[in-house]
Amino acid sequence: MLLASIMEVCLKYHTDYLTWTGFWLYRPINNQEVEEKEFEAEATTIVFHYHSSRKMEGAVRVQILSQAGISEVPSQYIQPPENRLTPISNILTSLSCSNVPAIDLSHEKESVIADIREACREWGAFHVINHGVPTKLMDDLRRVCLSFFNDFPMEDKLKYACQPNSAASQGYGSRMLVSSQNDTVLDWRDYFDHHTLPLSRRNPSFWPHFPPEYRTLVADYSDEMIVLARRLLRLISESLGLRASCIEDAVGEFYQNITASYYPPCPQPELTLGLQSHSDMGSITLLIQDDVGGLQVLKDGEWLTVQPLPDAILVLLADQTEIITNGKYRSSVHRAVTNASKARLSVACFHDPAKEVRVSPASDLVSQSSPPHYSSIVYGDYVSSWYSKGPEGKRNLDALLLDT
Ligand SMILES: O=C(O)CCC(=O)C(=O)O
Repeated sequence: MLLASIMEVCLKYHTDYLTWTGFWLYRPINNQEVEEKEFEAEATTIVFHYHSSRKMEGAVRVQILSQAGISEVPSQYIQPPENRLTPISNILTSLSCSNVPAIDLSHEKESVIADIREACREWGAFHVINHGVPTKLMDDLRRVCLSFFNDFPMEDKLKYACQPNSAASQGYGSRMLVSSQNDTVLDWRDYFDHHTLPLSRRNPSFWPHFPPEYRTLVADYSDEMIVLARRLLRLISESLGLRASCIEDAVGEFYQNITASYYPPCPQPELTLGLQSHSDMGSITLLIQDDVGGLQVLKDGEWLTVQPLPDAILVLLADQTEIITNGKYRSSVHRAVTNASKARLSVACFHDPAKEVRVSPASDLVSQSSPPHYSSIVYGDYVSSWYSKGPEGKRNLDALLLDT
């Protein structure tokens, strides 16, 4: 409890230079009996980690706040009322029996294509089962990622901290958006981002060396995911009557990132979000989660929880696919909510174009009677705008909409 109060003071004054004097002044006010040595050791560690994580990336690791046992979240994590979970929306979500469709990829191809067409039109998101990715690999990856967050000392994890003030830097972080605006509400999430493809970007020495199998598993998973992503993009192209390679050709060489997200228990889930509402920037995201649940997709104006499905992989259409398909398929707007009792883990695998690729609606989908709905954009410019303005739903993609 005393540590929680100290953390609250740290956060309130938002200082990088909380001195021992501050502690000693604070202690008598709190008037609690704590074994002195124990107090000193614990407080030193927790405040040291708090400040090192802030210095390294400009944001404190959420896990440190969660472990300190604070009873109220710091103001930077409080969402504006319109973004919060209302008790009524919670009840509706849990009563709702709609779930994203699950498509069995082992079925006959024509029926798979028909299911994909329906799911892309209606949801922009669907589960795939019998997808060919070994269940053991998925389980092992979830296990080592969770173990990185849960089982190792903070000072070891901080050796892999993201570069401060650099967008999409690889490593252990908490704050995706590096915009200077102080009004950005922070996500209740820590993450580890890995640059995995093309192979020229893959340098496992930037990834955790603990637990020991971590690096090999991330590399193996990356190799499996690219195969599945290509297969799905071919099926998605065919579901629109396009040649199978149409979306792949428009994307070019795939830039793949794998992000493990860790959402520690949150004392006030009703005020926070694990990850704010957004659609992914690239072409297709493949996501696995644990059995805790907390991912929601926006469908027809309502947030619906994606019930975890063992062994399934969730497919999320991303913004460039919406542009390439000229809006026939829309990218999925999604977010992660928090809970008070159990940490949650997800692993998202993003497939993006290279920064210099110009993306525009596929020529086969554009005609005089079906004009382009989006202006073309160089992907790097799209990414810069996403990071500087923030995702806020689909604001960046909407900026490309043409008046047709
Ligand atoms: O944790 C989740 O389920 C969502 C992760 C996600 O949307 C992301 O990493 O972009």
